[in-house]
Amino acid sequence: MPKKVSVRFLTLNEYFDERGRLIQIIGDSKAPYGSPYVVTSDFSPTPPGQNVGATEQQVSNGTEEVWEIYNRTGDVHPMHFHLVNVQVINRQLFDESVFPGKINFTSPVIAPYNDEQGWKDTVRMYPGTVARVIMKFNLATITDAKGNPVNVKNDYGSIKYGQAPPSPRTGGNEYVWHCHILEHEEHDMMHALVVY
Ligand SMILES: [Cu+2]
Repeated sequence: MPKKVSVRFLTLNEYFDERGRLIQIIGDSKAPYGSPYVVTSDFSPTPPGQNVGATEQQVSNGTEEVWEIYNRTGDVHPMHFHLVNVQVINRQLFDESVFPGKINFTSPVIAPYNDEQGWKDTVRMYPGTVARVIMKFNLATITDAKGNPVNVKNDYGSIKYGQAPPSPRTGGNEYVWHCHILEHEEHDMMHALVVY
């Protein structure tokens, strides 16, 4: 693992909603089972819609991160990243029965497959498996014809030199990362990626 690279804990989850439909949800360290089924301290799910958290990942421009994405579901999810390309570091099986307590790994690390060398914008997430990927967040610099950074003005918030105007909602530049299976991303397996 490279030095000084922070590691982010994320999960992929599936639940049945009150009408029996299978719902796919991303979770993070604040809400390991995801929202709107945010778990409480005893890890029992709260009813849907009562506590919506963990719907975005906030990152800093120019930094590198390792994301450890634990797939607690029975499906393979092709997770797709906007803004960044990622490199697959490895995968490892884990025992879901003890999750999200101390994570019990049940296999050695598994190297990336032959079709996963180099930069990827989509990575397969296998059931019962954590996928570790590394990425660097670099916002584009907007330049004039001579290559000098320019300010792009709009009515919202602070304008960073050479950067696109930030979102009036968050003050950051917003992208998404999501499962590429349509009904999964239409649920909560699509999160905002907010770059500050
Ligand atoms: Cu999916």
